[in-house]
Amino acid sequence: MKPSRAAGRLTPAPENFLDAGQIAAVQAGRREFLRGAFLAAAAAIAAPEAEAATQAGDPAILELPEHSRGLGQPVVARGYGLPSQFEKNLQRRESPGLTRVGAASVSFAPLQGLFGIITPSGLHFERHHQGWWDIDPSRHRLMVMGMVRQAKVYTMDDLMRLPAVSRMHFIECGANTAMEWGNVSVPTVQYTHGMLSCCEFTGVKLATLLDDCGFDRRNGRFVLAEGADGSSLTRTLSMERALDDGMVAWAMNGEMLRPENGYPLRLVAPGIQGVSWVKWLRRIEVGDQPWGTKDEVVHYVDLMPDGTLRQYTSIQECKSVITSPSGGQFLLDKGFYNVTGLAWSGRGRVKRVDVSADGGRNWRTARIESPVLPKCLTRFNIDWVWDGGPAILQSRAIDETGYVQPKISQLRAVRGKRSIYHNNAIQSWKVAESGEVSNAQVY
Ligand SMILES: Nc1nc2c(c(=O)[nH]1)N[C@H]1C(S)=C(S)[C@@H](COP(=O)(O)O)O[C@H]1N2
Ligand SMILES: [Mo]
Repeated sequence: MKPSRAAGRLTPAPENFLDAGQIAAVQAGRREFLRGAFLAAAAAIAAPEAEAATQAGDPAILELPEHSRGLGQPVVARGYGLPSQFEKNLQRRESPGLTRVGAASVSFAPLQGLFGIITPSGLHFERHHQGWWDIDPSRHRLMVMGMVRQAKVYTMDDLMRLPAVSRMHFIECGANTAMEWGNVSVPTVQYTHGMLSCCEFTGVKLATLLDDCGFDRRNGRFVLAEGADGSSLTRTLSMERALDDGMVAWAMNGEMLRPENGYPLRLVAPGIQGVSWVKWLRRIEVGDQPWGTKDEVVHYVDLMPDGTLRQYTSIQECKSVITSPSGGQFLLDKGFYNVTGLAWSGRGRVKRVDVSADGGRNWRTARIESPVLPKCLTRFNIDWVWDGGPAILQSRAIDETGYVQPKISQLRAVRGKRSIYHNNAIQSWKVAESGEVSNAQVY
């Protein structure tokens, strides 16, 4: 079989888990089809095209389809463009049974079907504590208060008159990959790593906004951000990080934020866990100590092996995952594959990504695709020839601080097994002789 460009689409439907019998039927059917069509075409046409198609072993190219003969659709003169009807399977999905109500739930991004580093807005993961709202921007306000010279209330119009910046950053929920602390429990990369997205955000820097209100530089050491939804989500940010690259954003991927992602205003806290990216942002307060809100003292704490709770761990450490081939996909035949995935670090740029096909015994360095930006997803690719035998695919990222993504056993030695948040361990995908790829843990 020839190298497959669409390693991400090895099955017709990444979410359809075909059993071994079904896979065999698909493979056999494909061979039968090729043989039949091949003979028919070779008999009917004796042109250079037929000869080339014969050599290439794929006579389907000889049939001139409808779309090469007729008139296509007119322009979509008015309206919002949608993906092809053949891409219907590419969807955010909720993990069944994960939470009791949809308003306090998660929908995961389909990482196995995405290319490059940008998450399309309609596929950005969602996490709400108390449901989402589509807030009228003309009625939305942002108040900046606390240890500032002049407290201010901004309308969206006020904010959009300030100097704007655009930056590409990943957002990862602190609970991403949470289900892997114990044992393997979910089948696909969508559910293991799909609380991860990466977009271009446009807004005003927090530094600009705080300067506009004249904040107290000596005592104003912390910033509180509060959302306008019923959960009153509130998180403390250190002034250092707020001033470094914090942003109050209204746009995502070139258009206004989607309602699910905080329309019309959200905090962008690069490198920091998703919960601090407060959506429907309504208030910023400058203070001299952390607030210790429910969202940082009771929730989003890490249970350590000795029973203590670790608070205020906010940076998303260096991590990576192979998105294709990944759990739930099938390799249809041995031979060449492009192994691809994503790497990121909350501390800066990704420096290197290594890939192993034998469960971590041997590593090769992957190609890192540009752009490589700080606190942004980085795409990697590496050639792989599958010999048809069992294999275990893993990726290991190293960031510009020299930090190396740990194995799950290294992480457990420090953190135990009862954590929820901040699991950045190396992910393993097992390739069986049948070609079936599944989630596995290698210690
Ligand atoms: N106001 C508000 N902000 C919020 C939340 C929320 O429920 N309400 N959820 C937080 C959590 S836990 C995460 S992981 C991110 C998710 O952002 P997204 O839904 O745009 O992916 O938003 C954060 N900001
Ligand atoms: Mo989160």
